Amino acid sequence: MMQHEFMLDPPPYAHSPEVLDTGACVLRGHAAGHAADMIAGIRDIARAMPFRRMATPGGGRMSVAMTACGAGGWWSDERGYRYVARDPETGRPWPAMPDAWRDFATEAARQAGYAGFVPDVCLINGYRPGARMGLHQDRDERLDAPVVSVSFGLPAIFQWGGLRRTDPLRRVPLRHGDVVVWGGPSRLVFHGVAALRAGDHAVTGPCRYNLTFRRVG
Ligand code: MD3
Ligand code: FE
Repeated sequence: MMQHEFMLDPPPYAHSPEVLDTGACVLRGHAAGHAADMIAGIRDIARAMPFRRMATPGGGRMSVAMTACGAGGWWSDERGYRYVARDPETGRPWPAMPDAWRDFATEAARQAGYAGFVPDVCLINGYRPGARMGLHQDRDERLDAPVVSVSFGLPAIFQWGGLRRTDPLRRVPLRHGDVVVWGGPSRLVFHGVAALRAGDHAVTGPCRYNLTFRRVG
């Protein structure tokens, strides 16, 4: 009798989460329908707060360019890295997080089993071919909250490790529109991104964006 319900087009969020590890799951393509809006939002934010390749304490410079919106942004320079409420170079606060972005992250987290997640910061990473992110843990935010990541543009190989730096890495492709939620036992796993392969994406051109929604305060 109710069979017909299953013949309707599923809503875009009906994909079943693909479990990566305890506490971590991928919602494949979940943000694809929001790409045009979110990429326009990234461009607005970048006009107010340009993408920058930050210096690192080791004397190098990151290959990934970063900006942010919300209550703070992640900052790195020769003195170390930390969250800051204002751009240390201009003294300006970060642009506000769009309400629709915050609501999107809240809903993605809820679908992954983390009800009540309200992010206060969204970090925005910009990758050009060759850019990579070395193996690291994210431990400068609240560890009782998950992180929601949204990828747009060129595909990347995400490296998923364990709780020790030397644990073996799994390679997980992340493509345009993929959303990943990490929390609980997976919140402190070591992870990174392999060097981006050259390409030209129909929506973003020769680049990849990754947004990570976090709770810092
Ligand atoms: C797992 N970004 O910004 S998103 C980062 O694609 C970062 O730009 C990558 O790692 C990127 O810190 C990967 C996936 C991600 C983000 C945060 C995590 C995975 C995580 C925090 C804890 C565990
Ligand atoms: Fe990270």
